[in-house]
Amino acid sequence: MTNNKTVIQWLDDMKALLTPDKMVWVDGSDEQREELRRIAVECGELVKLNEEKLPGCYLHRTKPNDVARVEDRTFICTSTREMAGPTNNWCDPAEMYKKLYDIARGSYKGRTMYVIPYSMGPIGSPLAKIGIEITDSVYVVLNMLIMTRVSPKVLEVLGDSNDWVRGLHSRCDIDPEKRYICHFPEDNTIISVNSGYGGNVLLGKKCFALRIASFQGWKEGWMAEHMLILGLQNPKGEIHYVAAAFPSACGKTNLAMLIPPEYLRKKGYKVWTVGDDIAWMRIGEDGRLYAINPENGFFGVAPGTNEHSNFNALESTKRNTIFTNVALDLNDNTVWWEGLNKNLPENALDWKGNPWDPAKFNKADKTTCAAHPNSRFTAPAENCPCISDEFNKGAGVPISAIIFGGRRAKCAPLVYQSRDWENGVFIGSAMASETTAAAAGAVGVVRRDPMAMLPFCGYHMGDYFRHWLDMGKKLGDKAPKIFNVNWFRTDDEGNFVWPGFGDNMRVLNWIIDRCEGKADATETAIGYVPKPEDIDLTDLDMDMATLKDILTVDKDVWTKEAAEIEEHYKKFGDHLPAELRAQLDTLKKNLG
Ligand code: GTP
Ligand code: SPV
Ligand code: MN
Repeated sequence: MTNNKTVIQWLDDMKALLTPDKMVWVDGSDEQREELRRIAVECGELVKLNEEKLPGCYLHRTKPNDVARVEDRTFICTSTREMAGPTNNWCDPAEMYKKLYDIARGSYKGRTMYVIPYSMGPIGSPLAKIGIEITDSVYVVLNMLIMTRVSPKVLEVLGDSNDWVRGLHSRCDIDPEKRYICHFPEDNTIISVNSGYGGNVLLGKKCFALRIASFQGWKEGWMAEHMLILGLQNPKGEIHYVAAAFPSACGKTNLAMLIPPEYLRKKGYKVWTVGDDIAWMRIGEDGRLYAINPENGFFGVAPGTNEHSNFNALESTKRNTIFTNVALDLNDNTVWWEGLNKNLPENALDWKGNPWDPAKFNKADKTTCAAHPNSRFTAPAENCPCISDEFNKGAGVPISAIIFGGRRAKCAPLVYQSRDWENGVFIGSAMASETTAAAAGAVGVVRRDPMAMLPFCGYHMGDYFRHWLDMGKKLGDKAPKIFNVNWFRTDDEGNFVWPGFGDNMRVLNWIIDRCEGKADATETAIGYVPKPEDIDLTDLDMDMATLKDILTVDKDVWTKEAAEIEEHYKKFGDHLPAELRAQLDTLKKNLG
């Protein structure tokens, strides 16, 4: 497949370590994919679904102990602990290589070593990067075929270069005690052992496109971010692009594929999806910030996805999709999850493969759910009805606005705008959100998650903030405007106040109007908040008083918030940029 000496050498080393029975190059062809699907069904890794209703679709169940990313077992192995910073687990690279090689040694015995050459970003794009993942899991291969661009052309583009990311995945025994997801940013290497769950094993995604790439971006002057990218088309046919960073399971896929409310659709508003999870951004020749989506598919949260909440995501899953840890409806051999519809299947298997009794289902008790709360679909981007024309072009789209957001029951208003880039970086650095099922551990606990990158930044987050400030200086007056949103404010009964989903378009419109200097705002202690009358409530069952309520900046709540940010900042020591310290002081002063 290749004469690249660095590739050949690594594969030889890996073969000697892992001792597979045979090695297979993955070439991205339809014939090979069919053969791999057949193998996966035969060995029980996949269940073939109803070919009429869900052509080319399959179900996969992971081990019950292996259903989400494991942040406590994820390591950044840089030459010094300081480089990885206070928010990452760190281990000395030599020590970690030894430990991992001891775990992985001989683990491919009796198995096939699949070699996957893939491109993150359109093959050959100047913004794209190349990786090679080896794995002993057919499920991983079939997912990588959806999530990345796999082709022999990748190796042609690579040529003799050593600029590629090595990724070793071994299922081993799926032993949670020996599970490690490790990154060696100085060696462009990733090693993942003892897991079979998406975010831990699809190494092009979080491991490469965020942890390794954020480190590369820091060194090379670009940005790798946990952001969706969407294009917002107005009635004149102009498209403005925005990128938005929300923590895991906080609404990126939903916002990226939004369908505007009917009255706006009729006027000619439309949203185009460029990406739903990751953005790579570089300064273009005209000085603006350009973004590509390095992925080729969506690894989306299933529960809550339905034809009303996210029609386009649901459509994307109708063919050539792999479902992980959802329920199997035995009546017609299709899939089901909580929130898909109100027809609880009478004859179904839950995500563990056990018979499921709809009579015992209780929404509040996750252990009675048919689908795991972090069950997912892996769907090709080409299936998405609103995929952007720019998606396959390597040039990237110019970003007008960057949006931060998270789940905050109180505190953050529906939307506000930063005073400037530096203030926007402050807002991103201080972001917090209630935790979700996307990572193992407690759900619903507020934690600081700067730029939604806490689990994904491959170096010291203080240096990461500095990098953001530096990018802003380079962008100057061409920098995107920075905003913060919160769809998740709740009332006293704990219900979401803002309708969310398609209605978020009302907020996006204000954001674009602000970028164009068309909308007014009120300056508050934390930044610019819309005048209530500037958020269009047409056709919405919401009164002005309620809207005003979710736009308010409560001084007491924010004073407490400022104190928590102060605590949060202490972690970064002298890596915390002085500008951000000054921003916090300004916030405290503004709050009086
Ligand atoms: P990752 O793939 O983990 O990075 O997540 P994501 O940010 O893409 O999250 P996603 O869009 O899949 O949303 C996760 C959950 O948030 C789903 O259960 C959605 O139903 C819910 N959600 C998304 N948007 C909204 C919204 O505007 N309002 C409310 N209340 N819930 C939302
Ligand atoms: C996330 O957790 O942010 C995801 C899913 O997008 S995973 O690929 O598992 O990280
Ligand atoms: Mn994500």
